[in-house]
Amino acid sequence: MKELSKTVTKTILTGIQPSGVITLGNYIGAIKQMVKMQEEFKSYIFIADMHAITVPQESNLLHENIRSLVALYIACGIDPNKNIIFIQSENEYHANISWLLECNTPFGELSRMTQFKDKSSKNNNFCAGLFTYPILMAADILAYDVDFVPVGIDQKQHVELTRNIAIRFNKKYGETFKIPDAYIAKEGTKIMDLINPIKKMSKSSENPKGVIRLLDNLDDIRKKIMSATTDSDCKIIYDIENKPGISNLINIYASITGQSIKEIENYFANQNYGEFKKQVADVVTREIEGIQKRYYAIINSNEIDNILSENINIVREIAKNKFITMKRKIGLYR
Ligand code: ATP
Ligand code: LTN
Repeated sequence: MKELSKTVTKTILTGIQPSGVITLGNYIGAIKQMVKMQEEFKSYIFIADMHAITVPQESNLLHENIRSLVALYIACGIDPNKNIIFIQSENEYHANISWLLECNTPFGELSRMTQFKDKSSKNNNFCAGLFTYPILMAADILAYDVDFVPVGIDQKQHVELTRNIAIRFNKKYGETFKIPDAYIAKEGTKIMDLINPIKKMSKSSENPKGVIRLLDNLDDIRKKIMSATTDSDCKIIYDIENKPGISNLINIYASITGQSIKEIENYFANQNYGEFKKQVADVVTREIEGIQKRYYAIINSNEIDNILSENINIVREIAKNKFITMKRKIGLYR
């Protein structure tokens, strides 16, 4: 077993789908949180590539995005000595466990998942995997007996389903799984689209002008911030309802600098939107420049492969043991 460079008792697990280059929203809302948590928890952090294929993906691009996301995790501060980083599809036991869980999950319960309802309503040619997606997520989590699952609020229902699946399985077959809790980042970390600030900034958004991706050219990032939608009131005040654009920029500035909203409002009290945006662009580009430097230093190095090859053996062993235990309890053995 790999020795992590910390002494911890509780375990967390989380993943991001490589469905595009990650955004400033993913960075602020998810990755920065993981970087903080790595000090206190034993952490499994993976690339949810099997979840990504529940909607159409171009294979060459998907292949690139998987490796790129590993490098971005590390470049953003996820320390490979403190986390077990791996690629979901390299551990075939996730899908094996998922099947056993699928056969123990009522269809009706799965039909209530709001993400499925949303995504399937956008394209009625969806695949069966989009429907069973939350069970694969339950398998990801339950394989490792984790305590907490850091996710955005949109994934809370899936973690609740995971708990139900685990409780039901334990009841039917005897104690098998630890019951995990969702760990939801506090409000205020939801970063909105720069052009349409009432919509979440999202990897899969159609309008690139509203989205800052961590591998965007720094000049483009600056331009996107300078042309972010604001209002005509000229006051730099946090008011999500009436001033969603300015509030979003304040949130971004606060998340990166660590300053409070009050401090930011006071500091910019007598400045205009142009000056404020320029300073937001300065802090964002400075932060992303550092990430990109680290990213380009490792993306083509052996370091990534060494980390992944070492870790996959660790996680396969854990998930394999859980799979064997489940099979025995279910009666699938000679
Ligand atoms: P997609 O467009 O493929 O659905 P996404 O960019 O919306 O992707 P996810 O892959 O669903 O993001 O989420 C990965 C993590 O990033 C989750 O923990 C989620 O809560 C967080 N996250 C995503 N978008 C934002 C955002 N705009 N602000 C804060 N956190 C976010
Ligand atoms: N569904 C999640 C990604 C994901 C995940 C997981 C997160 C897949 N498996 C297990 C936490 C634990 C998403 O789209 N953000």
